[in-house]
Amino acid sequence: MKSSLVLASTSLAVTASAHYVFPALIAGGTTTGDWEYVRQWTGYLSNGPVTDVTSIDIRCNVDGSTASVETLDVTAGDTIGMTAAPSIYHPGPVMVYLAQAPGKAAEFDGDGEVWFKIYQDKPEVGSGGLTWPSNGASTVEFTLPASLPDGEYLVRVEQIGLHVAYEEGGSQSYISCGQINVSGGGSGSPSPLVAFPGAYSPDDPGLLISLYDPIPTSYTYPGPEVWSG
Ligand SMILES: *[C@@H]1O[C@H](CO)[C@@H](O)[C@H](O)[C@H]1NC(C)=O
Ligand SMILES: [Cu+2]
Repeated sequence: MKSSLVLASTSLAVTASAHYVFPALIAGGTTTGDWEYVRQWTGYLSNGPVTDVTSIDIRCNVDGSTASVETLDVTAGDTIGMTAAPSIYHPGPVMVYLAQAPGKAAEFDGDGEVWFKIYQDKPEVGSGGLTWPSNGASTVEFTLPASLPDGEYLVRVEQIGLHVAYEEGGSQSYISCGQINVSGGGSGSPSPLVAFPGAYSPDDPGLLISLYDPIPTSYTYPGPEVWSG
């Protein structure tokens, strides 16, 4: 019963072209303004995804690597988040990456092998297939490792819609980059470090996958292992 409901809502979402964006950071129980601390990317009103994982758009969305906003003060070890608007419709994983700016986050384009993963969720595996906890959610939450070194960072939130990922180029990455200033941190050495583009290939098993036929019994996340601090 549950799986038929999931399938029904997925096909409705496709019909309505139901895309989404991640426009605002959440910290200390406060939701900040849309695009106040999150880089507004070109074409954001379309709510559209990035489908070419080899393009620069996979880093911070269209023109997002050179966009610039205010930088939000946060504390290492805290759980922070990002809003999803209107909500996450398409089934697939959520991942969060950070990249430390050499100086100001506002002046950092995130180029090079500078990104490390701090969070990924986990699907439930059932007879109907994979079910991700983000389905239908309007926020994504994640914890900043306590040993994260103080400094300014880009925070890259990504959810990948896999509903048409049965062919190469079918995965839909919904991405935003925010700017944070971390204090109260430690002396950890985040690793492994990857570049965007570079971290993903179009034929990664987590990007080129049919969710429905055959029904998968496991899921392999794209990108590096999570750095837990
Ligand atoms: C970052 O946070 C530290 C510690 O609270 C503060 O001293 C510094 O001014 C902040 N930097 C910016 C750019 O806000
Ligand atoms: Cu959509």
